[in-house]
Amino acid sequence: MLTQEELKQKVARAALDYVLPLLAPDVVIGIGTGSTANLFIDGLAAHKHLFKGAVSSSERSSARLTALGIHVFDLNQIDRVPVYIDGADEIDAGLNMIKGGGGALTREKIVASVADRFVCIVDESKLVPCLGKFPLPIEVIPMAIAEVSRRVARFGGTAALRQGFTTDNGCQILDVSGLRIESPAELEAQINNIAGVVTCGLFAIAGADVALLSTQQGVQTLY
Ligand code: ABF
Repeated sequence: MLTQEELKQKVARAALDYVLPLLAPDVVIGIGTGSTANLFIDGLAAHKHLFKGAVSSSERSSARLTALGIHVFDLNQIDRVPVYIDGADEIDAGLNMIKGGGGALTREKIVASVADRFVCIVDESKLVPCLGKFPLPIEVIPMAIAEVSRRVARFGGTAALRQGFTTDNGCQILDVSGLRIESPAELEAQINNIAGVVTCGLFAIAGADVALLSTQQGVQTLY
């Protein structure tokens, strides 16, 4: 029986095998945030001479990349990346995701938006029939915390302010529990439209293009 850590190691390895053929001297790749993404970063370091650098979805991923000698570009220095590799907190069969457990959801969604292909790397515990058991993170402008909390209550959600946390963008996170998300893209659009919301942790309007799913039977590729 593989542990979750071993499952994460295997999917990080699979992501490396997926990315290697895409690497070239002029290529910049998009890198996500979280413990699985960290394993991917660590593996990528051995191949840093094969590509130009990375754009990153968080200060902590940037620090990890820089420490390993991988050049980190400001997103404004590049137009597109061929691939974005990132984890998720939940993913469903339609490759819709809940992300943001690590609080990096805004920059994750920004970097994913300039990628030709979003490859989500997850262990089997993240695959769910319906999104919503994991509290949905929402990045909020501080002055709007109370009003956004009231508005998400109308969808049946209970918002909790993430204590002692400020995002890389200087905002706060509401973690919303109690949602049963039958139509993720619709709910994402509704939450996006609440004044004061910076980013909703639903990645459904634009989900993953590919998911590498690490299971006890090996790593499966979902499209
Ligand atoms: C990141 O991956 C975040 O959105 C999310 O919190 C994190 C969870 O993945 P892991 O289990 O790999 O830390 O993209």
